[in-house]
Amino acid sequence: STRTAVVTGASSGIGEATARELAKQGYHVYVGARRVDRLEKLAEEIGGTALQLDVTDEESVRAFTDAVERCDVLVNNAGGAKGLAPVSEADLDDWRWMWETNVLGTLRLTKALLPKLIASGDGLIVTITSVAAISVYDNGSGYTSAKHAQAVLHRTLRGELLGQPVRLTEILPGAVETEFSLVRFGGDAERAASVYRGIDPLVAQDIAEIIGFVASRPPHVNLDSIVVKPRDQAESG
Ligand code: NJP
Repeated sequence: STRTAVVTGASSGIGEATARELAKQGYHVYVGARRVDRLEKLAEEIGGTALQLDVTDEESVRAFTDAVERCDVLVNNAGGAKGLAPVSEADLDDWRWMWETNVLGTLRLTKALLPKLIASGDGLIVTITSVAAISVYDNGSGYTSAKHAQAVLHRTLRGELLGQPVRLTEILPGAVETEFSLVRFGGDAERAASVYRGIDPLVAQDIAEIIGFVASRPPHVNLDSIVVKPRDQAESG
């Protein structure tokens, strides 16, 4: 029977490219996000299933995960950043958004789908954290702290699931040209574009192909973590 994959945040960027890549490998892909119009177009194109999902909303996560009958691959991709500010001027609403989306969103989806991933007999959880999960930089504490916490959740599960038929891979990207910066700067396109000045950023397809590679390894091979950055990006995120 057909293997199935769940990709959260599949309405743009890395999630959308990953859904296409996994569909190309023969997976039936469940694509989830809030912008369901985009998902429906994508699902039609790749022969998958579009389902509205807000990872910050318990009821939405329950309805989404109930609708997924079988799950061989879960890609915890929904996430992002809001704002840049020194700790002294931290915006509590931005922090709440980042922690709810990146950390608790990953926890909700992983918890709900874990029984199905185990039942698969060869489950795979891919979590998209960030180089921000292994670095600290000025004005970035809201995002870096959320990505650190999301990574701790994923890495803890790697140990807790030893002996179970589930593999876990963390992907830590540097700068990828997606809607990420547009979201971070509240739709300010000028400011978003300035992020990539001086570097040739990764594109979503670069990350999607790595996830495709991870998913196509045999069941005994676990790629624990993959850091991937543009050639000219400095150490921190
Ligand atoms: O960004 P973007 P990326 N419930 O904005 C969804 C990490 N990363 O592809 O709900 C459900 O194009 C949103 O969908 P919608 C980053 O932290 C990136 O770059 O319709 N979904 C959209 O599909 C994130 O974890 C860079 O608005 C929700 C998707 O998330 C992942 O890569 C660097 C949601 C975001 O797509 C994908 O981001 C790095 C919710 N409540 C890590 N809220 C980078 N781009 O430079 C948002 O190190 N989404």
